[in-house]
Amino acid sequence: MVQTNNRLKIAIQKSGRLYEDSVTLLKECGIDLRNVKDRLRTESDNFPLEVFFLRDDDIPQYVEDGVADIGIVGENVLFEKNKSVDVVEKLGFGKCRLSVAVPRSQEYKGIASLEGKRIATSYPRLVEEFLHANGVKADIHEISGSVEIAPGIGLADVVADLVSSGSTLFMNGLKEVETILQSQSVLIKNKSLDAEQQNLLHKLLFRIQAVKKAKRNKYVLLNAPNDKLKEIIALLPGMKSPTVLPLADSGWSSVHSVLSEDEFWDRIEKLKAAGAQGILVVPIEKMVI
Ligand code: PRT
Ligand code: ZN
Repeated sequence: MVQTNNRLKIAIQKSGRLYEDSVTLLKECGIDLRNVKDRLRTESDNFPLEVFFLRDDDIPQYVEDGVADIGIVGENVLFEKNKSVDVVEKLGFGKCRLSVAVPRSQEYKGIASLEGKRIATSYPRLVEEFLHANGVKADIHEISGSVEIAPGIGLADVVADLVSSGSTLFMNGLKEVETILQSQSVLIKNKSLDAEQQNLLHKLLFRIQAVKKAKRNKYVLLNAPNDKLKEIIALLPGMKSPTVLPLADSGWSSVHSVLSEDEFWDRIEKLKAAGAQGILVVPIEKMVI
């Protein structure tokens, strides 16, 4: 049990698309949460953290008011609510985009053709900003759910809704024509945290960044003939430089290094071509540099 009354209060989604990833992120940061099922709040026994489970739409307000010190929310909700909070870190999950979609049967002739149209959306502020930036005036109908059915039932001509795979739009006879915003989940914080809360946030952020970094990297072990070592090492960036250990079989070495996801397949092919053998790739749990 952590012996302190001072806890960092975090607001996360109670249920929905961000819930699972938010709880998993805290777990990967080594933070155990007591019995999270069907609770409105819980605490951790091994980190001074108190968790509030809320509707995602309410999280920016709670953080602005200081009821919660920090929160996890999609940028789409954050920008729509336009509350006075700071973004601390992009979290890389809950990725989607806010897009304009029109009936598939309709020919789309650019943003100007939205002039005077009825647009159904749950994001009136973001849509209005987008239209304004493009010099278009349209009639925005705010609806809170099932936006994609609006054209089919005659409520609107066009929709602006969140899209990830695109299958919901497709199934409702719509096609995506403009992207208003690319969104992902972010960690936000209250603008006036005291020194102690700030310190706890730094500790949490340090862990989040180690988890994120580990996910983007793999640990690679391979065997290299000594006469090819130089060429092989040149292909491996490593954290400082690769570890090289002699193998029992003279003339061979074991090389260990870290490769990032983006360059991974390209480098593995080149390593093989350069004479590397027995290449093992291992996930990394945490990475602190
Ligand atoms: O109850 P609460 O208010 O907390 O939840 P909610 O129903 O408002 O939100 P929820 O759980 O649906 O989504 C939470 C957050 O997840 C959103 O604010 C986004 O930041 C993020 N997110 C990521 C998405 C999607 N992807 C997504 N695809 N939110 C919603 N969708 C919906 C979209 O509205 C549409 O109905 O999924 C449908 C489209 O998906 P595709 O795959 O068919 O394109
Ligand atoms: Zn919501």
